[in-house]
Amino acid sequence: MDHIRMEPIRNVAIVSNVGAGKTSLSEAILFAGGAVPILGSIAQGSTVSDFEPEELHHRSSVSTSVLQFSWNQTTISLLDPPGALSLLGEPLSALRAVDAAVRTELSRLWARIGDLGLPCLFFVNGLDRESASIEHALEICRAQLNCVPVPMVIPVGLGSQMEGVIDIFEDRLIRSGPSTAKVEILPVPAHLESAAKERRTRLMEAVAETDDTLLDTYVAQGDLNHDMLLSGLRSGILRRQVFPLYAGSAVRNLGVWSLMGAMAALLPSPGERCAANPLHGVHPQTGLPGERKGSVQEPFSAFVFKTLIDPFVGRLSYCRLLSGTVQADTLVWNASKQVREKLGHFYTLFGKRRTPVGSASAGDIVAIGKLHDTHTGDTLCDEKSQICYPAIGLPRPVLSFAIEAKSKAEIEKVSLGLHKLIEEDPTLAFSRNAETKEMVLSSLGQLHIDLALEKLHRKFGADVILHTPKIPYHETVHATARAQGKYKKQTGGHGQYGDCWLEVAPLPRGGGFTFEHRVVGGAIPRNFIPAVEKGVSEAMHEGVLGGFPVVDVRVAVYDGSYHVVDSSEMSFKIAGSMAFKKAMETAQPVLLEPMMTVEVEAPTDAVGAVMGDLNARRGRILSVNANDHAEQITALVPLAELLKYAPALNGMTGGRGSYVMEFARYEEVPRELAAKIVEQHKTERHAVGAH
Ligand SMILES: Nc1nc2c(ncn2[C@@H]2O[C@H](COP(=O)(O)OP(=O)(O)O)[C@@H](O)[C@H]2O)c(=O)[nH]1
Ligand SMILES: [Mg+2]
Repeated sequence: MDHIRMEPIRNVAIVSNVGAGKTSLSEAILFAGGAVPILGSIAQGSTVSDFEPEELHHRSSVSTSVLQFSWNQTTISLLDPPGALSLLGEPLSALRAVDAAVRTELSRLWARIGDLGLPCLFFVNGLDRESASIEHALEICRAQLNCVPVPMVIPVGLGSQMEGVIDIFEDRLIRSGPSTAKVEILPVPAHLESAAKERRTRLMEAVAETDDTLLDTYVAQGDLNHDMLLSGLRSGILRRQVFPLYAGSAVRNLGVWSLMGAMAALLPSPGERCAANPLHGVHPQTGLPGERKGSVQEPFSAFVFKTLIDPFVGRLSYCRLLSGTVQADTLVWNASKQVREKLGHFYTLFGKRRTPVGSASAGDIVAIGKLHDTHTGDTLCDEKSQICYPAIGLPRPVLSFAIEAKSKAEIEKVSLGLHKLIEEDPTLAFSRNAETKEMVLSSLGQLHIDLALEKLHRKFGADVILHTPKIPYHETVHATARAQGKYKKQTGGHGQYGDCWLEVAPLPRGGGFTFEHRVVGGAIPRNFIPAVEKGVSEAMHEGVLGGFPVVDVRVAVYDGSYHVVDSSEMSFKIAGSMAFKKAMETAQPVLLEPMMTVEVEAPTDAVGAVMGDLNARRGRILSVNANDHAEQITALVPLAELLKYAPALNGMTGGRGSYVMEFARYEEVPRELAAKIVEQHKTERHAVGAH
């Protein structure tokens, strides 16, 4: 039989939009669970979870914290990722390490939670403010998530007067507050009895509907006893048929006890979740499907969901053990990279505090030190029994900036530091553009870039200046034209003589460059033809319009003349360049710009604004597809119009929109615009030249 671990372990990620109170709720859970003596606060920078300097500075989470502690014999690993849209990679990765999620507000992660089949509890936070209410949260769940959660509590007292909640399942009043972790458990007050009864009926109905036997009992008896309700609720949650909704206030420690109770009593252990929902992967060499049921008896496998580069310990890989047991300092197989890895020390985590442990088993989350080639998203496994789990599926970076090291001496430091940052955060990208020669840093948004530069400064002592990246324009021609290039110099003694006639003609888009030799009768000796071609291709580096590379042209040399003594390769090369420039000028030169295929996801109410804006950006809408609560718009848009798209889309959609883009092809720039670009480029080149 499979040995599913029976110990009560709970791995839970808290996900939501930024500012909904995830970190505060984590802190309240630690406080209510006795893991910290005082309720930490965001304002005072005293939370366990937000400890990185950037988090303290921004008063907001930047990186997923792992908070491992023990409560009521349950080992809880709480993951607190940031909520900002441009840090989406963190919660997406964190969800791969857990068996359930708690949501404090609506956010973009609902679809991913569903794809992963994760059970989910809701927590409506901020009830100490009168603006928040359970009814409003339920309405949003219905409208935006197509989900009808079951309320599990009734708040007692309004807004700042709130003193606790009625726990529907326990049928008790739970009073609590921020000054002590202790709760008072009291009978339901008489004036709330009927409201509590009504909620309890709704809960029973929701549970009964998930199972025929339960439904029969409920219909026959009009009630479900405690044990039936508990087990029905547990399996309904596990199968994602029931989504319990809790509520309270993180900063005032209200409703937190009930949520914790639900985490321990209602959410599945890793073993239960894997038994219901086995983990699928593939054998990395054969490509055949593989599966783990999450038992400790199976061969070892683990998934790396986060990497941290610590200035002192070096690389730390945060792993979720999915099957088997493994000791620190053993050899394992990285199935994603196909290399052997020696595991370093193992640690459990509590914010920034690390505690060494000797081994880990299926269901555990540990940080492992000193891995060489392992990155976020990799699978580690037993070499003799290989499996590779799917990658995380992270958004690709969309907002790019050209970066310049503050000083020459720092170029190395910048490049090294950025490579380390990208290891920690695979949603960042760093490249060198071969055409514009710029170092380009790409991210998911402005905040993401700002944070990366802050970290670069703090961790690697390197500073950079940001510039809007240059657009890699190209030039080509519309018509066929001919011109002569004649280079003749008589400077006493040995002279220079090269003379050629060229024809320049357009090629289709993407045609590149072809060169033809059509000279007859030895007007130009054969051995000088390659020099002509070389002159042409060098001249193509800088077109006649704005000095951009020339593409998609066919050039033919068809006539010329030479001098027995003065002709040389050098003089024919120069003649080739001159002829090309002259011919290009009369061949109707045009500017080409890169076009991107952009896929925008926007909530239905913002689709009109998003499409109008794409049109204003010279975009062409290719398709519009409706999902449940959002629409996906695909458009072809010039890259030049997308440089500041991320903040614009955020503004139009209230942070609920997102987009990805990739290069499609080059297209002609409209004439009036081309003139402006050329003018601007000339001014810039002058400025650089005058330097
Ligand atoms: N009044 C009130 N403020 C809250 C509550 N929870 C969080 N906050 C405040 O909301 C802000 C954002 O909280 P934080 O925990 O950082 O949110 P996160 O981005 O989801 O982690 C902070 O200033 C908190 O003090 C709550 O229940 N009531
Ligand atoms: Mg936070």
